[in-house]
Amino acid sequence: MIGVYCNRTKIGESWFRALAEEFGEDQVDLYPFTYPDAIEFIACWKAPHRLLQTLPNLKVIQSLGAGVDHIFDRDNAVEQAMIARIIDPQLSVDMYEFALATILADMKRLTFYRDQQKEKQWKERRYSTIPNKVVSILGLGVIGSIVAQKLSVLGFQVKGWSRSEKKIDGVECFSGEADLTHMLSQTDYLLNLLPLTNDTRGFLNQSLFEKMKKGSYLINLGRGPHLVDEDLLTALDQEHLSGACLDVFHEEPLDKEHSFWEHPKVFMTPHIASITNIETARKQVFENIRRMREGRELLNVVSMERGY
Ligand code: NDP
Ligand code: OXD
Repeated sequence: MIGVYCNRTKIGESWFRALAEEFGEDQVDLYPFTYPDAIEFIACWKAPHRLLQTLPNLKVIQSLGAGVDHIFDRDNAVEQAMIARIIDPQLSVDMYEFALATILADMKRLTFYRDQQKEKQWKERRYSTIPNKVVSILGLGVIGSIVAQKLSVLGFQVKGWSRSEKKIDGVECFSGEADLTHMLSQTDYLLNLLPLTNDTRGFLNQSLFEKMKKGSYLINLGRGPHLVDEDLLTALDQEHLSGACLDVFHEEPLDKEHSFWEHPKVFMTPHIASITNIETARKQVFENIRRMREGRELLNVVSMERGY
């Protein structure tokens, strides 16, 4: 039996329909589960704390997104179950488009003019051009490496940092603490695309901001808990950073009282930078169900040791 849980009901229902069409309705159980004991494979996104631990015969946990922190963070990793995630070129391309839109909006001062229009003001601001700008990417994985490559093709000066060393055409790649400091000191736009793990939680903090060039801009597309919110507010208020685009937050939706809502240098979006496209991602989920049933190796397996 295949279980489906998604915190966004409509998306859960779409996955249910896609799976029922492929495997038969009697093979798929949409949360709240009717047959928890029969579920061997669960396709899930942000399942409630410890829910998966109540499924005694679970063999595979398939994340419906690229990230798997929603499984580890909610104690939903199950000892005997493998974890797989979505790897889909569409997810990387969508992320690239979002990153580009964000960078250009800042370079061309679009949010400034939007605000100015509301006030019926007519003031000009200097804008920048692509070849003069250095974009650095934290995390050169499936998504980060494509974003890096595509930005480089457009003419940006692109740098990237990851745990292991990488070689990507047109991108200056770094790894290690000293390299990170060097990279940050030259960066205009810092784009976070790290996975959330014990090593990366709180990574975007005061010490990192101090290493960034004065006037540089942060774009957090990874996860909310990568960022120490208070440290960002300080860096913005002291005018060390010129602005930030935040797509992900500690709490989603963000608490109405949070200072980010009203901050003039913070631009926020509701975790929509790149959303799994069921049409392009469904095949790998179907394939993993077949592989599990036939006892074959799964696609896009997550390392339990590294946590991503
Ligand atoms: P990958 O696992 O493919 O890549 C992760 C990258 O981060 C790798 O390059 C890895 O290094 C690097 N990394 C991990 N830990 C460390 C560390 N401690 N120090 C330095 N580098 C590290 O992930 P994806 O590219 O598929 O996705 C990245 C993240 O993007 C997801 O986990 C998710 O949080 C976020 N995301 C956000 C979305 C949104 O809409 N906002 C949508 C989709 C994803 P190495 O290569 O050496 O292993
Ligand atoms: C993902 C996301 O990890 O949407 O896929 O955040």
